[in-house]
Amino acid sequence: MSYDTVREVDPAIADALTGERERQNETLAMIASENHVSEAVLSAQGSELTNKYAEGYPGERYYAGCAHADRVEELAIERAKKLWGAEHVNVQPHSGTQANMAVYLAMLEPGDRILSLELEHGGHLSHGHPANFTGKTYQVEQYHVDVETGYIDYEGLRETAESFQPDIIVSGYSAYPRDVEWTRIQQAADAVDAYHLADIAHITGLVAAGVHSSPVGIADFVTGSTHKTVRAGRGGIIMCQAEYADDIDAAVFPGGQGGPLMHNIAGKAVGFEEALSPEFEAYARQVVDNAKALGEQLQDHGFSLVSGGTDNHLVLVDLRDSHPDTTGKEIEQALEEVGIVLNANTVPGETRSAFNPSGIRAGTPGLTTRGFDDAATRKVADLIARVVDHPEDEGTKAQVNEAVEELTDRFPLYE
Ligand code: DSN
Repeated sequence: MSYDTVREVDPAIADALTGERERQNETLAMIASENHVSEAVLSAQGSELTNKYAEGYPGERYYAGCAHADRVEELAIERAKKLWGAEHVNVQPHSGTQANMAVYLAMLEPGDRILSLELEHGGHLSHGHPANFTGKTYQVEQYHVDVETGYIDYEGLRETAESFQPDIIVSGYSAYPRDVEWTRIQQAADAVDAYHLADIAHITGLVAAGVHSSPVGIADFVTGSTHKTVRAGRGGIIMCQAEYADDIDAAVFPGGQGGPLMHNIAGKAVGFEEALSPEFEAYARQVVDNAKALGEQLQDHGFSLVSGGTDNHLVLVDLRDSHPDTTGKEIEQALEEVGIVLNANTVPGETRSAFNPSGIRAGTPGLTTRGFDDAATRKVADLIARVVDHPEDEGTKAQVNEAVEELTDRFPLYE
């Protein structure tokens, strides 16, 4: 995609856009929630549908001229139903957080009770954090991972559900490296007559490809984002049983949003079509294989992984055992200097702060989109280890930066 037409009008923005493309081409995107969409998804998202208002749903719009918008949204829904096996799908949420908001709006009253995983243990802001609307609108209690094992404390969750009597239990996480026992959480919800929302934002693509267990058909509501492992561009999605369809649709529009972002919905439709291919299943499998390879190689270098490994697309490194004086933020910054982009992250039992925590989170969806296999991913682990061992050594960082350049040249991204 050329930015020549942008440049004619706005050179500053054209510079930023080309700069961002170069940054993505020349660095390794290892933020676990990021990925690279295809040129087809980029093109659909940059289409004339950005001009169109289409409040309502296909066949029932509040404005004229929606024939093509209807077709796009119908196809996105049809493909999503095939991908995840859902009874009802709403593709209009602008993001994963908006998708969660719609579920709360549909099923809860202000002051109702949410039981969710603590943010520091891998939860998400929109699951009830005090700084988020959820923490301000609802009563929130949290469950935890077992700090020793790094796995969800399912028994603790069940006990807290019994004492707190939540209206909804939220599962699905943003920094949890293990498969989730959806049925066990559903049983805890059933025992207290609570709804169960499974937020699969991070693993949407892994679930679609069948390489991670699915909560669809178990939890009452499944939300996700469409730009992470499923590579369908920015946005959110809600899946639910047919009995909740009208409530969910009304909570998205007019409840929480106005006009749908039809250009993004076109991107979702294209990305979902790509995800229905056998190549996508192979991609998702490789994402998990690469995460395992990354984790094993880091362990060989002496690093501690929360839960001792991974079942999905990410690893969470607790630096306190191997590098007690080094913080996640220092490593995030040192790695960015050499072209490896990941994020500092809290770890269970965090002893520092959320802004300067003790861990780093690293994901493989972006590398795998570029074509990285196990061996290439292990090389990246070697490079990370060198920088973590010597974060202030300019010579080491220059050598690692050269090695990163070789890898980005070998696995090119956008032309
Ligand atoms: N910001 C995303 C993440 O990195 O996990 C979640 O919204």
